[in-house]
Amino acid sequence: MKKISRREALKMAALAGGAVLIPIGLQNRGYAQFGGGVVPFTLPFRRPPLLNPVRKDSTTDYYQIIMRKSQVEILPGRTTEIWGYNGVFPGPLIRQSKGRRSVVRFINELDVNTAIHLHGMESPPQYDGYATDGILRGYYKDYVYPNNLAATYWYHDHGHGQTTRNVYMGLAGMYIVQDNEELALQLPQGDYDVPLIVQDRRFTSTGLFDLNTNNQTNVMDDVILVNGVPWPYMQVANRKYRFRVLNASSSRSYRFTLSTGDNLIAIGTDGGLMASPVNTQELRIAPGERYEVIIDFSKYPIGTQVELRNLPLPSNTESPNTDRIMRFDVVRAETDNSSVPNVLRNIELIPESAAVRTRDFVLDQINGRWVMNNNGWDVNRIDFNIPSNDVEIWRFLHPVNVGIHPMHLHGIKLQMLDRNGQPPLPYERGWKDVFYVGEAETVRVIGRFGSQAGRFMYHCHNTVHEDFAMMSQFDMGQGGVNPTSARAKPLPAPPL
Ligand SMILES: [Cu+2]
Repeated sequence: MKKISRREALKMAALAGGAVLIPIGLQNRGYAQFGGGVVPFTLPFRRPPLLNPVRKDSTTDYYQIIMRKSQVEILPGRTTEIWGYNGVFPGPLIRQSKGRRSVVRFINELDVNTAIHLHGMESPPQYDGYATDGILRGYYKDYVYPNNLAATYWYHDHGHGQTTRNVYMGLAGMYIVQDNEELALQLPQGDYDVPLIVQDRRFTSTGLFDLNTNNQTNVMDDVILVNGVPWPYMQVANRKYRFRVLNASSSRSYRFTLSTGDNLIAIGTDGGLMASPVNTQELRIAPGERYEVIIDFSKYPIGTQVELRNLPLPSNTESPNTDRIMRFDVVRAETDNSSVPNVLRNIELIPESAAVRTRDFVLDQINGRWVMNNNGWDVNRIDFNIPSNDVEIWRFLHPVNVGIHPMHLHGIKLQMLDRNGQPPLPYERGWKDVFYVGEAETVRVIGRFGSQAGRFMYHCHNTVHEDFAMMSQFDMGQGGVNPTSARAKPLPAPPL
C-alpha cells in the first residue's frame, strides 16, 4: 500500500472539507510531536507588552516599532525564530484615546517587504497598508491614524501575496482605542481589560514555525496560542473580566464555549461596543474578527478551574487539543466595582430601505485561484466607485458547501442584515468589518460608504485565500488621496 505523507493527508482532509483527525502514525513523521509536545494549561498566561509613545504633543502620540527577527521561547526549552514588531510575538499593545492622533513609525529590518494595515481603523488610503505600498528592508514609514472610534483594532502585515507568511511569522498586534463614554460605563478596566490574541501554529521538531498552506487552501495547525503562549492558564480573581478576543489565525475559525456551561456575555464587535450585552453559550469567530466578552468569575468558588473550549466547525481540520484554548484558574477574592449595563451604546441601525443599490459578490475557486465574481486581485482594476454617503447592500454569495470566507472591507464599518435570509447571530449585531460567510451561505451587509474618499481593498481574511487572489479594490467619493502617495523612505529617519 502506498504510504501517504502528512502533507498529503492534510490535503485530503482539506479537500474532504470535514473535521478530520490525522491518522495516528502520520502524526510524528519528521515533525514535532503533535501540539509541540505541550500539555495544555501548563504554561502561564501573559499579556502583550504595552507600547509607550516616544513623544507626545497637544494632538498626537508618536510611537516607533522596528520590524525584526528574534529568537523567542514558545515551546518550553526550544527556540523559535519570529519576525516581530519590536521583535516580540505577538506585537506590543497600543492603547490610545479617541480623538488623539497616532503617528506610528514602522522601521523595516527584515529581509522581506512589509505593508502595515491597522485593521478596522478608517485610515486615509495612504496609511491603510495598501498591498503594494511596501516598506523595503532599510526603509521606514510614518503611518498616521485618526482614532475616531473606540474599538479593538489590530495591526498586521498586508504585503502583497505574502500576508499569510508574514503574519504567521509574527507580524500582528492589538491596538485599542477607548473613549470617555465607554470608560464611564464602569466595565472592567485596566488590568481587567485583557487582550486574547488567538492563533494556531505548527512547529518543526527543532521548534521552528512550520507553515503549510495545504495547496493554497488553508492553514490548520495543531498548537493553539493565546498571546503567543500554547494553551495558557490564567490566574484570575473571582470577579468580572473584559476580554478582547482577536482571531489572528490564518484560516481557522473558533467556536468558544466555557467548560462550566455558563454564558459568555458578548459586549463588543469589530467596531466597538454593541447596543446591549448578549448572553451566549458559544461564540464563533473567524480570522480577522474581534469580539469583546465579559466572563464573570464571581460565581465560582476559589480553586475553580474554568476552561475556554473550542467546539468543532465543519470546515476546520481538528488535531488533538484544538478543542481547547486556555484555562482560567480562580485563585483569589477581590471586590468588583465594575458593572455590565443593559445599554452600552446607541447604535443607529441602517434600514434596508436606505440602500440605493445592491452589489453581488460570488465567492468561488477557479483553477485553484480564489476569486470574487470570477476575478482575482489586479492592482490595475478598480471594481467601482461609490459616491459619498451612498448606502449600499453588499451580498456575498458562497454557493459551495465546503469552506468559509470571512469577508473584510477596508475604510468602512457595516452592519449585517441577514444570513441565508435569517437574522444574524445575536452577537453579530454591531458595527463590523469582517463577516463570516459560511458553507453554502449568502450574507447581506449594509453600510454608508464614503465618509472618507479614496481607494480601498476588500478581501477574504482567510489570508491564504487573500494571497491567492481573493482580493480586490473600490473607490469611494471623489478626490481621494492615492494609496501609494506616501511612500516609505530610506533610513536613517529623522527624529520623530
Ligand atoms: Cu476565503
